[in-house]
Amino acid sequence: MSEAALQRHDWSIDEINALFALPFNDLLLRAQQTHRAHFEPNAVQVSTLLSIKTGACPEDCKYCPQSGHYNTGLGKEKLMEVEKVVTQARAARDAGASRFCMGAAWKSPRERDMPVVEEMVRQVKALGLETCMTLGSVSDKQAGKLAEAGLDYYNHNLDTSPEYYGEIITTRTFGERLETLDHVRSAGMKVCTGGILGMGESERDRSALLQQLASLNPHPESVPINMLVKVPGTPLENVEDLDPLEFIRAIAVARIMMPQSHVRLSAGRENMSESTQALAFMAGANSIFYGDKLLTTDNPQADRDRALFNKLGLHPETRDAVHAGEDDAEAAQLARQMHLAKARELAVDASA
Ligand code: SAM
Ligand code: DTB
Ligand code: SF4
Repeated sequence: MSEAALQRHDWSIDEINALFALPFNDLLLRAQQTHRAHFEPNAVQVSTLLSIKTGACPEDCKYCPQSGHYNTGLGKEKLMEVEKVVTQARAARDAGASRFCMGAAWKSPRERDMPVVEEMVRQVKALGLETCMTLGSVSDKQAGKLAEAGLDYYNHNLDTSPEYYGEIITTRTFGERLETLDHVRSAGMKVCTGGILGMGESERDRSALLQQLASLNPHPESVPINMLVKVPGTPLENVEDLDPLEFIRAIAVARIMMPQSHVRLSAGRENMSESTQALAFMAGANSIFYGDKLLTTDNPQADRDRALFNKLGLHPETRDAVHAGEDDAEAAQLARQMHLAKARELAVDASA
């Protein structure tokens, strides 16, 4: 079957609701079958996150500890120096991550920040890592610059359904988010976009978010599904918990609707039982953030994740293609070998 035939972009809300309404076992079986048809079933892609510019964001996203509109105790930090970012990236690579994601609490990057973030991309890439950035909205020109610097993925989440969106964010529209994704795609980068569950949205909102994500053509290569991390000081700190089984259902439906995408079990794992995480992998999640911190909140300690991989017989996905910097092919090849060795070590460590 051709790539295009595998990707449907016209899911109706009724069809998606019907997937959500399947008996749990039937839904998980279908998701698992879809997963196995497209991916090595026990491989999980491993990314590490770094906040390169923290706090005092002008946007008012109600879930976010970094919004300047709420007092969450975070200070305002300047953009990190390139050298410090590279040191962190090297450590992430040596710990077994294959992708390094850099996030900034910006509405969008300023022109004077662009050469600095471009240099970060070049230097992190030269370590043999895949690169990802999330810097807010980007113009087509900025997306072009990032692509030229070698950025592999750009993350920009739709976050929730178009209908619920206005309850969560008022300073940037849903349409503006789609425009940024369009710029990213047109510049030739891979698209990473997903959302957050557990913000008080309805099941229909979860269906509508997935409908929007799957309507992107081609499907996003990476779909992060975050469980809300409730941070004191944000307007959503006391929102009711989402039943973990509803979260698992959403992962399974995402897997069925976007069969070729990596679905990331993203923020929220720190408060999730091992059993819930195991169900998420069974439902077709095949990517995680690895390392003790997300951007500003805690993620499970690396040794806990190694133990979990061991219990479940999972192993880090190795990249079949590392894009060697044209002038630095040898270094990238060496880095790739080191990464493979580290990934194997991680798997052996985990099974010890
Ligand atoms: N400022 C940029 C933006 O919004 O695109 C990049 C950084 S922003 C923190 C990246 C994503 O993190 C958000 O779109 C949201 O989906 C996720 N996020 C932020 N706070 C979160 C929280 N408390 N729980 C779960 N996900 C969260
Ligand atoms: C995504 O979907 N989740 C990540 C990443 N993309 C940038 C961010 C999660 C942030 C959780 C809250 C924090 O640590 O500040
Ligand atoms: Fe700013 Fe991004 Fe947080 Fe929204 S999610 S407040 S844009 S850092």
